[in-house]
Amino acid sequence: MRISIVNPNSTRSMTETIALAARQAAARGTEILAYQNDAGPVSIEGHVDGALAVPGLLHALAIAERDGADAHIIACFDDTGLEAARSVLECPVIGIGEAAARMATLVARRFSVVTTLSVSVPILEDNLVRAGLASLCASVRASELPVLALEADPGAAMAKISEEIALAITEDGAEAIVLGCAGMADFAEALSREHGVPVVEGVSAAVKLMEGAAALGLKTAKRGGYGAPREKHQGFAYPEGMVAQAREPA
Ligand code: 5HY
Repeated sequence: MRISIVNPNSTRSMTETIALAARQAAARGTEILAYQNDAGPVSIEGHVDGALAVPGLLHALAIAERDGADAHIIACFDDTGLEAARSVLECPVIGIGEAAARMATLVARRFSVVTTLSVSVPILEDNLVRAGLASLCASVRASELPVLALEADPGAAMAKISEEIALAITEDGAEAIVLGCAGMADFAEALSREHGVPVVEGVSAAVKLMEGAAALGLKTAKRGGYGAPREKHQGFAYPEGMVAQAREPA
């Protein structure tokens, strides 16, 4: 099977980290098609960045569906453009935020999210309400790390995230932790060992959930909530050069 993973931001190093994490999680026989939204902001931190990323994201997902993907992953913890993507695509779509939260509920009664900046917190809280998971979330905490700081100094970033995890456990009653950024994909195992609780990151969770949906042959329901938009986008052409592909390493 083929699963697409799209980074809605335009930072290539993040796309490569995401693609590697997805390929490490993928089962034998699952091909990961990785794409980047070259028309997106370098990172998504809040509503404006998220809105600006959606046109290029949808274009990349349309390319992925044309390339034969059986399911799609939006590799931004804000689940940027998820509802629109489900409305225009046939194959199942998930964002890494929803994927990580759903996976955490399989192993804990209450989880906390530790994300980057405070500006992202209300977006993630709203997403949990939409997904019906807010009642199982103890808290959404910000480490106050900009997205790109995660790769600029991973050691310092992990230390700050670890501080918030400790507070989520001791003060908020978290029994599991969800890492709230695609750029944290490499941190889960070490943080789980350090704190002795399940730590879920969204890229690997999304790959496993979409493998399941694709294996069941599921397609997104087109009656009601995710129905296709009426045809009124005639002539709307996306500018060239909006999407790049992160191919398998040589
Ligand atoms: C992400 N931003 O996963 C989100 C996380 C955040 O560019 N990739 C981004 O901080 O909202």
